[in-house]
Amino acid sequence: MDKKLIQTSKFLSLVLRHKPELIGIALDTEGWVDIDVLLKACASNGQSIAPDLLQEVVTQNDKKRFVIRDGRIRANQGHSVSVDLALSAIEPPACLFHGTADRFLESIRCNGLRKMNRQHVHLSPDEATARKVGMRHGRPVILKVRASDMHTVGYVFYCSENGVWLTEAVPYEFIEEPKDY
Ligand code: HQG
Repeated sequence: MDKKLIQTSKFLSLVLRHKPELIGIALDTEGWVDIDVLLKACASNGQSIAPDLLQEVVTQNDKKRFVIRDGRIRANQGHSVSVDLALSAIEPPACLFHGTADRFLESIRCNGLRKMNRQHVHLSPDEATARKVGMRHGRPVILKVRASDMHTVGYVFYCSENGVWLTEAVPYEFIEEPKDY
């Protein structure tokens, strides 16, 4: 993605996941907002986004962070504002991965994985993605989550439209640390 696309994507993440009030919009209960409303609000707040650019951000986004449907847009996952993405619970693969930073390990050992400021704990189907997520926070550590075992005892999993696995919490007993920790 070029610089303008990345900058626009970051701004959209901010208003569609965390702070819609920054530009005076409200998301509906499932996180959607009319594109017309969004673009007008962006323009009124000194953040004009041309309709073509918005389309480009949605289609070219490296992680498919946003989706457009019926003239509305929402973020596929990652919200801190309370939304119900209306995803169906599905059975997870045997293992999923969570990338974190080594400085969080001690707390994770005590408390398991918590959703912190977001609506869910985010898990990746592959280690490479988890590593990138972990690197955002510091020295990355890739935790393996025994998702199937969690599912068997009743934990509920969702998969967002862009392939991120979501669950409420991961108790430490379902986490395997890398050998060198
Ligand atoms: C950590 C990105 C201490 C957790 C990615 C993480 C993801 C704990 C941090 C999405 C803890 C929260 C989400 C505990 C969890 N004690 N630390 N008990 N439990 N943590 O950013 O998963 O690129 O809210 O390990 O792709 O890093 O933005 O969550 O390090 O899918 O589209 O607390 O964001 O998507 O950090 O990232 P975050 P995350 P985008």
